[in-house]
Amino acid sequence: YEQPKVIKATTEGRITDSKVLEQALGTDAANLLENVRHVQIIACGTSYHAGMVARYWIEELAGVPCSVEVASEFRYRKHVIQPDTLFLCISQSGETADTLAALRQAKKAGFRAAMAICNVAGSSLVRESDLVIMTQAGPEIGVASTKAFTTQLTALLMFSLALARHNGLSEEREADIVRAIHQVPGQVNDVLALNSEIEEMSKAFMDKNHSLFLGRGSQYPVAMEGALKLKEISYIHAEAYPAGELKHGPLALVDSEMPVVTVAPNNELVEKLKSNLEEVRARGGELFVFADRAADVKAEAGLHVMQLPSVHEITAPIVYTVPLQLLSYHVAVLKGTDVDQPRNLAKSVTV
Ligand code: F1P
Repeated sequence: YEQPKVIKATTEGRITDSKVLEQALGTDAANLLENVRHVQIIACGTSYHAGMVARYWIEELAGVPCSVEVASEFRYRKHVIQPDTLFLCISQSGETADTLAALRQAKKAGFRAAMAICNVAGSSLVRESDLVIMTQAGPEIGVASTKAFTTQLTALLMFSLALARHNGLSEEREADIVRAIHQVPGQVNDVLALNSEIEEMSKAFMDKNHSLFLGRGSQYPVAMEGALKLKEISYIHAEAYPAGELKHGPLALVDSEMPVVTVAPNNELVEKLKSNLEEVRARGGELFVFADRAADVKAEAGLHVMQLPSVHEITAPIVYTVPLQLLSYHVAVLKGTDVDQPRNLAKSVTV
């Protein structure tokens, strides 16, 4: 529920009416961004999903190639790092052992600069990075990241725009996206107002052991994050797939015991997504769709639709994460698990 406030706080001082990060990163940053030819993102868990979303923004808006990898894999393999790479670590705590190890190892291989998106000032990650965007999420009490994720996304979108400005993004397009960023806190409030409807929806998951989350484009990592939240706090097995991969395997799992959750923003991918939904329905799977009200997804037997506010395509991943967090929360409460302290998990994985 703090998300509207902390998302706004994350943009404050860094976003004017039409431009982001003008002063916040300083002139050195401008020189640096001018010469970045590749972005390598490293993170773990929820922060990794934020990086997955950012790849869409960086490539679409800045046209700069971007790779994303979990730190726990990156640190243990041989890799080639081009010298004009910006090495971008995302971490709520700034103390995640794998993320720090990956950064230290990459430093030996050489790159242009290290940038951090972090929530804790003075953390190891902040100290060891050349450039930092602090998220203003404030302390997270729960182990499962929620406001940390949406503020990371906000910071990553501001960074993507700053990089894009050095790579030919028009002023008009920048101003359009900046306007959309300003609308996010209000839109998140609108989603939070759906709480009781989402609570009602959560009852369908009570007696289920498995679930599937589908998304297309930048909503695929949102589906991954939704699945992670459900497994972390309700202990229901949840698997996320890019919707187009459904027929390459997971469709075999679909039956009435397998709820399928989907996020459907209003973009050119929505028609393809609708045909994926049909594939699920034809196999008796029960669908729970969070859809942009302009996307024209209609409720039918076995197809539950939660109408969400119409959101700019670029900012949709930030807004559409929140109903999935709420769904997991309500399923966990119904199941009686400890939402703040899930079994076997630690807030910060420092070893
Ligand atoms: C990464 C992370 C969190 C998750 C849990 C364990 O932490 O996977 O996303 O919620 O708390 O650690 P961080 O590097 O973002 O601090």
